[in-house]
Amino acid sequence: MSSLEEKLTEIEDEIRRTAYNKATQGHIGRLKAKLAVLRLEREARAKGKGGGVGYGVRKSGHATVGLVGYPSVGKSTLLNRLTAAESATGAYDFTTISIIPGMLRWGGASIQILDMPGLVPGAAKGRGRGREVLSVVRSVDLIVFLIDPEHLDLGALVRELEGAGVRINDRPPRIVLQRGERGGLTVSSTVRLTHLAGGLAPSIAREFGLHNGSIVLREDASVDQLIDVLAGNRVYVSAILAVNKSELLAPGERLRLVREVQPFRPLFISARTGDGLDELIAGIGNALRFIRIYVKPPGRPADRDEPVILRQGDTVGELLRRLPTDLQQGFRAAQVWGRSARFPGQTVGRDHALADEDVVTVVVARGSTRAVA
Ligand SMILES: Nc1nc2c(ncn2[C@@H]2O[C@H](COP(=O)(O)OP(=O)(O)OP(=O)(O)O)[C@@H](O)[C@H]2O)c(=O)[nH]1
Ligand SMILES: [Mg+2]
Repeated sequence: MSSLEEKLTEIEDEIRRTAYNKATQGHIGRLKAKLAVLRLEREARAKGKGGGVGYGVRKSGHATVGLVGYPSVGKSTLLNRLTAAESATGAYDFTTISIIPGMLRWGGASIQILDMPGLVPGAAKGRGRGREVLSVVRSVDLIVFLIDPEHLDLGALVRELEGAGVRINDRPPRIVLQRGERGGLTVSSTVRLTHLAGGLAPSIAREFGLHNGSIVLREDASVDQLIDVLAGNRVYVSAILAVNKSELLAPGERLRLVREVQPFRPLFISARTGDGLDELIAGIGNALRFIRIYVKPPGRPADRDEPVILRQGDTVGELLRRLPTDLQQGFRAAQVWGRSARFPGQTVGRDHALADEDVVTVVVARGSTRAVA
């Protein structure tokens, strides 16, 4: 084991051994910061060695979903069921050793599903194909966690991803960080702090080598949240949970599991029998928060057969990227009918956020509106 790994393990152990209370709060906070800094160093070293190269997948479709779970829970069997892909399956661990993509159609949208090698505890340290898998997981729009009756420990899976900087069903902390050249470090807050009171924030910042600049806390942030902002490489990904091979589960086990995995609401499926797969597909579609936009050429009805698929929060700008280039280049304004419009036919710009089932006409320059072919 390298001395870096030794240091990491040492600090992890010390955090585990130390009881959390008012007196140890600061000490644990600084240990967590040290740990985060060492993990950043480990990632930087792995990159230097070229880890992960050649493992990338080209994203395609309207969104990318990653199947994440321990070995042999049925990820490949599920991919083959949901898509036309043919990923090898087997009754032994690590059948899949690379990323296998497949395409799922859902209400006019194409959803890329990625089958990947099984994840094991210690993945972030490089076990299995862990590091490569984690780097792909960081880039997906949605994680589908897959567990099965023999691998019900969702907690360990989630902790592995968290250790790799993936934040699940969470949002970035309301903390504004500005680095400076000189003048020292100022920390201020707009709310009363209960976790980072008493000078803890600056001492954590110093662990990251931040000595000049400002930190503004806009919520009662935790130590972990401040560390996330200082580390700066966190990704925020949504996730849903499916329990595969559920035909093997006793009814009592289902109930216990539902309680155990809160706040997840598990979907019980069987990739073998096909049970629950429609619900899973609907669950994926909902979690991706697709919206359908009908483009209406001027003076003609909207095209309701082939909506442009966007995600909630997407703007007219994103819509333009999906349309022919002359519309993008000639864009002057858009007219919107539907839930995002304050009144029917409202004229809006590129930054206007669209809503599901909006009807949009693109107005191009030179006073002429062009029909969308
Ligand atoms: N009973 C039952 N067995 C299943 C189900 N889905 C998959 N299996 C079996 O579970 C074993 C593992 O399936 P895979 O699809 O290869 O699992 P994986 O998660 O891709 O495994 P790795 O690639 O090794 O990580 C195979 O023997 C499958 O036939 C299911 O719904 N019910
Ligand atoms: Mg597999």
